[in-house]
Amino acid sequence: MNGAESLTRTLVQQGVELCFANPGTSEMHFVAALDKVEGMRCVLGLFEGVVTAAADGYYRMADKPACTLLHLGPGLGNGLANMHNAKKAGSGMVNIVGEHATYHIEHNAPLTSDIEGVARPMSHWVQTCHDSTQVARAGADAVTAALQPPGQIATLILPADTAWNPGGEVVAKRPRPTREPVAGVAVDACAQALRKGRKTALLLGGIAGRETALQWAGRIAAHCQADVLCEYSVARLERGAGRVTPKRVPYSVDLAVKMLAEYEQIILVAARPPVAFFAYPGKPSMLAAPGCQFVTLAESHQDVNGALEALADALGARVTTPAQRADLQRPALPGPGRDPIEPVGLGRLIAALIPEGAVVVDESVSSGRGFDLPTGQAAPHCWLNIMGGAIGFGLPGSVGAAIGAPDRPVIVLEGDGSGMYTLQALWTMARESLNIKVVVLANGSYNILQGELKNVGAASPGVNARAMLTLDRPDLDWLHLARGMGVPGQRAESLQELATALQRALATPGPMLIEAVVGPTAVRPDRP
Ligand SMILES: Cc1ncc(C[n+]2csc(CCOP(=O)(O)OP(=O)(O)O)c2C)c(N)n1
Repeated sequence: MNGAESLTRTLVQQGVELCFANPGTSEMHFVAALDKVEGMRCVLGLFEGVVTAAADGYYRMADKPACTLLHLGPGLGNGLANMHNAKKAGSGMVNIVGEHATYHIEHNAPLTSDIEGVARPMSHWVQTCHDSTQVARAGADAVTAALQPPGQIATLILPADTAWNPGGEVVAKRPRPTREPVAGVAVDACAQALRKGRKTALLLGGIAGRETALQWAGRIAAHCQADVLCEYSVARLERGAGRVTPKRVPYSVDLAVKMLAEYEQIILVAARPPVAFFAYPGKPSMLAAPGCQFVTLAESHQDVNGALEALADALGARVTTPAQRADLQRPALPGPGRDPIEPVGLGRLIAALIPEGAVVVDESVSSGRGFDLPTGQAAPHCWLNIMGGAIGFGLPGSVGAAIGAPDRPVIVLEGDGSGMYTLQALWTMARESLNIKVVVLANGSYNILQGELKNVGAASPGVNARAMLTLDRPDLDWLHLARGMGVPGQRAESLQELATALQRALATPGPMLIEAVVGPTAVRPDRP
């Protein structure tokens, strides 16, 4: 057994069953080992940003890490933006990065680079293994690191000779690291704060977006007349009828400041004090009212459910009926006519059509501004936000989510600009026959940035600015792009056409793309 095989067997032993890969020569022994060892499914991504986002989406749904296989520094570098997103999401991931054989590095061959240097900013744990007999142990350490709550990025760099030389013993399954309990003083401090009768919000993030935590937060809120809020971006928020529906802190600084102005204190539950995405001239970075007091119940790596339960007990709220629980209310589907596809109508349409148990991956950017309210009362579903703000997560993230939750339909709401970063994910959807319905919100522009230009106080766009904020000349043709990667597509130019197309897509297994032409007229003059 060589080092690569000892590593593969060890990964499988530790419960890693999936490898999102884009390999090269230095990883060939690992590729060969994947053939010899049972229990590892291999999924090819045609760009490393697809690979790393897929690992993120997978962790969010499967609650266990996948490994990735990446080709030296440049391959890893291509995957960094979505590793950054995964790091912000608290997703666990084990990156196996090939390196030149130990004796070859000094010759500075074309692909030689400082791989550790590339890995470090987006990884919690980085190690280069120099000895083939130690590769299995290093692999087990990487999985243990990836499983540190809430989930971490572990990057193991594997020189080619450590893969082909004789390996050491396979490492038996290790216990999963557990969440750290929250100290009683933190619970007491929150209980005391909640008894003061001040205007209070519980702000949820991380694992507090899951159903159990939501229920506890809803009980505490009902008991203390507090509100339940959630961060603007949550890695996985369980939503819909029957669930406690937190109000989301808006992206817009003005709207967020307005929403938070009334709170004298905010209890943080795996969340951080809300900050603006960016600084804008004359606007605050911190969004809560000046003087608002923050009390931390639990940090994202801690036992959030246990802390909420303890807090409910301390307050006598265990049997209280949770506040902010949503009733099922499916909006009517759009009637006949040519109503254009715009955020409010789109939100109602999606709310009407989300199937029970679906996973929605949201990288809708400006077209998604109307989703929160109506979808809160849709059939129960789960909503994955892009975390970390590096666009290009949506399409490949949905690949991982679909593999991590194979029985659940996945709907991706994807801005056309964001979609272009990692559109190779469509090919993986087709190859793996994943049940993913992609709705591309084709507004032909970087629409949000047109607003941001105004927000930072810049003058109205001239020729250069306009050229950088529009996606025309030529227009993107998503149906052909999808078809070229094996995904069938439909175009919708009105809300009614979109409803029909999405219904048809949801009734058909496998991937499907709908190009939803967003805009006031929703008709592109240059299209037949
Ligand atoms: C990796 C990365 N590059 C660039 C940006 C800056 N950026 C933010 S939104 C955006 C455009 C998004 O366009 P689209 O997905 O079409 O959504 P729209 O704004 O039109 O709603 C860009 C380029 C970013 N957030 N991340």
